[in-house]
Amino acid sequence: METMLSAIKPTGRLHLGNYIGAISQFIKYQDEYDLYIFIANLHAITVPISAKELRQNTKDLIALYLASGLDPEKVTLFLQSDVDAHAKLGWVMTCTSYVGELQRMTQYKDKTAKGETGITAGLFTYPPLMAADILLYDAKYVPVGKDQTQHVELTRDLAERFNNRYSETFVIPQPLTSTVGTKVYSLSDPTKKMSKSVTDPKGTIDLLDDPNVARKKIMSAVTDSIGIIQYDPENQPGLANLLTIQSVLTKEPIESIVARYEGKGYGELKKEIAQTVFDFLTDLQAKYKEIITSGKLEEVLKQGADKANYIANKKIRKVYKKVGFTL
Ligand code: LTN
Repeated sequence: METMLSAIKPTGRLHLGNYIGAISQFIKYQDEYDLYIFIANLHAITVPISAKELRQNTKDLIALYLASGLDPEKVTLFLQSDVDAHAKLGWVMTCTSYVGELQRMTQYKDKTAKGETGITAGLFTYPPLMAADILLYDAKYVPVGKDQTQHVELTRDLAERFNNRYSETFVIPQPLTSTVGTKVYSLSDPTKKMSKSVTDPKGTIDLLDDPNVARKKIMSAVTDSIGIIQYDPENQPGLANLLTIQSVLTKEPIESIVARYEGKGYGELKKEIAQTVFDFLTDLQAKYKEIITSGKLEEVLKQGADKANYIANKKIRKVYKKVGFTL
């Protein structure tokens, strides 16, 4: 099986867009790839975050991943901070990077351009750490959003540079943007992506939202005045977004939903989707609570860290020999 790796920063709560766009894809990939997924907590502290929030986000993420159907027997699920090799190779990759290329990374560039103060050195050197994350596991595929492809490109450059300077050590990874599943848009402004940074809470359904609140958010989702139920993302982006959500959660094709609603109104359709989302969240949250209270979390993370350490340590030993650390 080919190796795939993905990571998520524990800096916010997961929402329905994350589930439909990423998590539901991972559920599929766990049968098709040797899949590594980790919580990028070293990356989380590049911007200020309290220990309490970081801890809570981390627990929620793992529990929601498991509740969604990620199987720890198939996926290697772990915390980045449990595998020291990330920090070690991160330093080697930092020393393989040029200041000039890191200055071109958009996150850093945008913040400096805006004249933001308090930018940490960690934010600047975070792309070489991400390169280390990927290269430690010989990951061939890295499913990422568009905002992260630049980092995977840098990873390729650093891997090639290291391989040329020493000898063949790292697999050159490929970003997979197309396979990051269906996009979900804000319920209040369907021209924007549903995101954790959206300031309008009505636009985003958190996976841990009270299901009743989520139901109301669907009922008050922005649509249009055309009044015909059809799938037309360009002219009816709000409606198309709702149809997408319903289709992914129930696995009913969009055409079939549209056919069932011929001649009917938006209100009726919204009611059905609101119920779908309500049921989905109720079920997911029941599993989440079970996992959080059972002690399963610690067990899964221990098992994941053991496997990840085994693989990553083999790689770091090779690197340490090649650069001349090992006598
Ligand atoms: N930078 C990513 C998180 C991340 C990541 C990775 C993703 C850290 N290490 C390795 C893929 C592979 C983000 O901000 N979403």
